[in-house]
Amino acid sequence: MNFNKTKFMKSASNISESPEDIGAEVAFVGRSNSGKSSAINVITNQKNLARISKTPGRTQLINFFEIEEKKRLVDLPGYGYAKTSKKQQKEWGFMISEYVKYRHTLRGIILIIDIRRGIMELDHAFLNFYLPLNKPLHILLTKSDKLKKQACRKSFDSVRSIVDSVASVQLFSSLKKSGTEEAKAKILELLKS
Ligand SMILES: Nc1nc2c(ncn2[C@@H]2O[C@H](COP(=O)(O)OP(=O)(O)OP(=O)(O)O)[C@@H](O)[C@H]2O)c(=O)[nH]1
Ligand SMILES: [Mg+2]
Repeated sequence: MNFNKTKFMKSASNISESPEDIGAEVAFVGRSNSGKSSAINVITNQKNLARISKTPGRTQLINFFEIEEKKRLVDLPGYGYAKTSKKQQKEWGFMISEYVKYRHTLRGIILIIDIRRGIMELDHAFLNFYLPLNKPLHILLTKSDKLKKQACRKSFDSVRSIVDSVASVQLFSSLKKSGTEEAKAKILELLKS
């Protein structure tokens, strides 16, 4: 599978607008501004595939990207952006949970966590919702370029101990493009499962 050939497919403002539920998908979830879109761009080796913004809360739609026929990456709206209204937060939460619960093609989730923040309240809420579904979870601790090696290790160990054996965890940096091969290998494994 060649990630570099990934193309934008479509945006959906609710799950009924999603592409036909056939094939295999891996979806990126995480707090607003955690670096989901940046990670997708690095993994697909394309600068502007998923939109990146300094203004959090930009990705308000479910964005579908096609790697090859019937193999997709999905950029889900980020949760927890402070300036969004309660109503909008609820709508996004609903969109994410509906997608995760009912999408047959979903093979696993890549959870994006800012390494400086670790697992926060809304991440816990997501984990509490997702883990009982018994689907695979892989965590990217992003922005690892922002911390020294020892601090990265500390955050890694702390997240590791929280998720224990239910998820795999790795360091990642979109800026340095580090952790890309490990992330790609994981996504491939999920898409083939
Ligand atoms: N230093 C550094 N900055 C990063 C990294 N990943 C993302 N950023 C920056 O963090 C900000 C948010 O990145 P996005 O990729 O847009 O985050 P997102 O999770 O898609 O955000 P929403 O779409 O709002 O949910 C941007 O300014 C990025 O340039 C990283 O690995 N290192
Ligand atoms: Mg985004």
